Amino acid sequence: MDNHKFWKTQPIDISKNNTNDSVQDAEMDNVQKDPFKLPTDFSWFNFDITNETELNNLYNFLLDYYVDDIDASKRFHYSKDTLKWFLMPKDYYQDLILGIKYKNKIVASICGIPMYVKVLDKVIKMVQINFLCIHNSLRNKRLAPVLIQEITRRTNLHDIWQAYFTADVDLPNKIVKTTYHLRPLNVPKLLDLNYMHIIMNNPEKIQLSSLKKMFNVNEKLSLSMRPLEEKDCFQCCHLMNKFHQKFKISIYFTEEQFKSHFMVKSNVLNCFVIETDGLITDFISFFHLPSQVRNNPKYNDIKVVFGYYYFNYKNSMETIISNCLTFFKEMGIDLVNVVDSYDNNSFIEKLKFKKGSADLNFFFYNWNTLEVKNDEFALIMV
Ligand code: MYA
Repeated sequence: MDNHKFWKTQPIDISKNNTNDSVQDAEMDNVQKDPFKLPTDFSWFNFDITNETELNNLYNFLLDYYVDDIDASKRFHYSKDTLKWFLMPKDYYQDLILGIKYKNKIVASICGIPMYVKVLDKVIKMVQINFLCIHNSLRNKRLAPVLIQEITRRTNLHDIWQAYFTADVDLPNKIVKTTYHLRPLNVPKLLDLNYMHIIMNNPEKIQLSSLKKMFNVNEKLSLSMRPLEEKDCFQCCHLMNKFHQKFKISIYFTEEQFKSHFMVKSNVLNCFVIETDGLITDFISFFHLPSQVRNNPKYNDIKVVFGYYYFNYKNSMETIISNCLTFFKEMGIDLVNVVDSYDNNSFIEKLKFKKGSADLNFFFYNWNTLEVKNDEFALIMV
């Protein structure tokens, strides 16, 4: 911890005795009332993403400077619809969609999204921290700690004292490490884009026809899945919260939150239910997060969906996901991504998902808990 000048001052300790309680007290009187000071010509601002221009600003800033997928030639491409969906849940806080400008230019962002998290037997209102991003020219100047402290201050003023986040930096006290697993659907395109190399050695030495066969999917659906409808939400919310009880750490949705979170455009999220005799037994969702491909004459994106929340009371995850692969292949998706937490290890190998190179280390801010195993963990980051 000593080499982490900033983090060693922050409440991210996981406790040895598993108290399942705050690290620091929630003391509103101790919260600094004024924003953290910035150097001359730098200023704080909020992105009002209900306004098309400001939504565009955030969208372009992230597209230019946010996380690279594999290398600098591919970058996660959060669409404007996805940003609106994710950053504006019911009762979101506009002052937690936060940026820094240098004169009139956007140079940094960080966002906090209110979510409920169940840790053992407690449900805690937290913020999920995402989109921490600094312009290339201002990297390694200790601006990230200022952004983190400012969003902490603002979150505390909303009487919220806990957060969860992922980082690829190796901070101590992670609660779990998950790894993305990738399932190719469009083998020729992924080969062309050097993407197959992430998941296997020398794919070019294998005949294309064999590779295609290896990653084939069933031609027909074996389950009758239909898109989620508004009338299903109440039932699905309860079934999901009940399903998540078996995990030590999981997401928790209120009925209203569930509806606004999952009833969204199909270019953002695909949600399916399976019904037996009028009762829903299974639910599955995937969000769309393509990668932008730069400087390639043939392709400008890789169409990717990521496994999101689900419950399954009747059909196995293997059968449900296998049906989803058929659906997504038909839809023109190139790649399906899932993490190796939740119940995902029940199908990862069988359905030929291959280990990728990206790890996600999860952390709680200001909550004591022990490290958990991957199959005890059901929180998914967007
Ligand atoms: S994860 C996505 C992160 N973003 C990117 O990868 C985009 C591309 N990269 C960048 O824009 C910059 O490299 C970033 C760092 C902004 C990441 N999580 O300013 P610095 C610590 C946690 O000189 P830079 C996401 O969005 C680092 O350990 N800490 O660094 C979730 C060091 O501290 P220490 C990080 O490279 C974010 C210090 O910052 C991360 O110029 C969750 C160095 O600062 C990181 N990803 O900029 C944030 N990167 O010396 C925490 C660096 O101690 C939220 N650092 O090791 C905590 C909860 C807050 C709310 C609480 C409410 C109650």
